[in-house]
Amino acid sequence: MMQQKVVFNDMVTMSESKPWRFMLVGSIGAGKTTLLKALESKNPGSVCKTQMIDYSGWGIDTPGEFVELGHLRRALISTSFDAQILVAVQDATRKDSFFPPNYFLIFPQHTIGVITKLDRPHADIEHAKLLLRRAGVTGEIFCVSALTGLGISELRDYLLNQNSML
Ligand SMILES: Nc1nc2c(ncn2[C@@H]2O[C@H](COP(=O)(O)OP(=O)(O)OP(=O)(O)O)[C@@H](O)[C@H]2O)c(=O)[nH]1
Ligand SMILES: [Mg+2]
Repeated sequence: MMQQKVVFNDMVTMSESKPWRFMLVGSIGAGKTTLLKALESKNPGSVCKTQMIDYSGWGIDTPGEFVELGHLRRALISTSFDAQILVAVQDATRKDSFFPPNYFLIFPQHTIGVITKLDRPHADIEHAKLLLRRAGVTGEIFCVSALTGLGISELRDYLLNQNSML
């Protein structure tokens, strides 16, 4: 069957026009919700801590606890059934990662990485890339600042183009 081509604006305004979604996964405070707001062209300035899995946006937003606390990780597995692409989010200023080694290889979906907070002085892109690859992220890696907007349009275009691929 032909996949319906849907543009981004349709996707966020018409609930029936969401043929696919991505799921954001990453540590507490990594910048998942801020990134989602930036991708949706909403003001990313102030976001609240995510308390529960949030299906209301273009991407499925998950709380960082679901990666950091082992007993909650299983919820990510079941939620991933609703997503066609996984987006692993890594804070460029963090030396550590809560993703177990090769974690993303257990998911059948394509997994891309997003390194956030590039505007911060101690952002270390190479280290963040290493952490994402170690976690089993095999897809493209994007470097962004959700606050300054750096790299956001490239990531948005990439995600929009996946419409025709999936
Ligand atoms: N400087 C800078 N700060 C950012 C960026 N992205 C997010 N932040 C800040 O990082 C903090 C955490 O961002 P959130 O988007 O709430 O992080 P989260 O991954 O959704 O966190 P949980 O909901 O707890 O899992 C907030 O104070 C954001 O303003 C960025 O690109 N640059
Ligand atoms: Mg959040």
